[in-house]
Amino acid sequence: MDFETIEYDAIDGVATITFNRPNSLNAFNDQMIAETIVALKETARDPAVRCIVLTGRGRAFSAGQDLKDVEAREQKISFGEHLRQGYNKLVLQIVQIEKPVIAAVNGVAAGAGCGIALAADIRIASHKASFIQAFSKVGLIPDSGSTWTLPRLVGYARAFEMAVTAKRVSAETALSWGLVNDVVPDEQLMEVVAAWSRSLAAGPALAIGLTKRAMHKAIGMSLPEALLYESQLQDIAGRTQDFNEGVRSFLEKRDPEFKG
Ligand code: LHQ
Repeated sequence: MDFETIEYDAIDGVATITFNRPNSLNAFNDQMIAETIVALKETARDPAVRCIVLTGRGRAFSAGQDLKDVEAREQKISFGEHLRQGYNKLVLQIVQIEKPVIAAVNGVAAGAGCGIALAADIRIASHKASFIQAFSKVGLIPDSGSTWTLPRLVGYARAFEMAVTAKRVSAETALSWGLVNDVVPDEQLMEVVAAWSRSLAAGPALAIGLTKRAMHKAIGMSLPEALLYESQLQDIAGRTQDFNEGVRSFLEKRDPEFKG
C-alpha cells in the first residue's frame, strides 16, 4: 500500500503501523488521520493479520493534532466534525477490531496521540516515553476517547489531574499507575514488542478476539449480564479447533499449535 505519512507492513501475522511525520513529532494532519484509518481497515480485512502494533518514527509516538495545520487553514473547521470524521473513527477501529493492538510508545504521546495510545489493548513504553493530556494547554477538553479510557485505566482522580494540569507523566510513573504494561530501555523497545506481538499472533486468535469484545462489553454491564455474555462467548470458543488443540497439547505435555 502507498502511504506518505505512515509506514505499513504486515509480516508473520503482525501488522505494524508507524506514524511517520517525525519533524512535527508525528502530529496528525488530515492525511495521516485518513491513511491510518485505511491501514487499520486493512488490518481488519486481512485474515493473516493477528496482531497490530502502533508506533512512531523518531523521538515521538505522536504529539496529537497538528496545530500548525489547524492554524494555517483559511476556513476554520468544526472541531466536532473533525473528530467525528477522523479521530472518533480511528479510536473505534482500534477498540472494536477483534485482534490485539499494542502501542509501542517510543516517545512522547500527547493530546490525540495520547488518546490513541490509550485506546490500544497493551502499551509497552520506552523509558523515554511520556504521556501528556495536552488538551487543556490549548483550551480544549480531552478527546480521542481519553475521557473514556483514562479514568478506566488510572482512576478518576489521576485522570482528572492529567486532564486539567496537562502535566507530563513519565514512563515510570505510567507503569506505577497501571497506564502501561511495561517499560523497557529505549534500544530494546521494538525487540520486546516483537516478542509480545509474535506470542499474541501465535495465540488462539478467535478466543483473544472474543476476550477483547467481552471485556469491552462487560464495562457497561451488570455482573449477571457479564456472566451470561461470557457463557455465550465460551460456547463459541469451546467449539473451536484451537480449544481441542489446547486441551490435547496440555495432555500431551507440549506447546499448543493454534491455527486461529
Ligand atoms: C508540532 C506539534 C503539534 C504541530 C510538536 N502540531 N507541530 C482535536 C480536534 C481538533 C483540533 C484540535 O485538537 C484535537 C486534539 C489534540 O490533539 S489537541 C492537542 C494537540 N497537541 C498538543 O497540544 C501538543 C503540542 N506539542 C507540545 O506540547 C510539545 O511539542 C511536546 C510536549 C509534545 C514535545 O515538546 P518538545 O520535546 O520540547 O518538542 P518541541 O515542542 O520542540 O517540538 C518539536 C517540533 O515538533 C517543533 O517544530 P519546529 O519546527 O519548531 O522544530 C514543534 O512545533 C513540532 N510539534 N507538536 N501538535
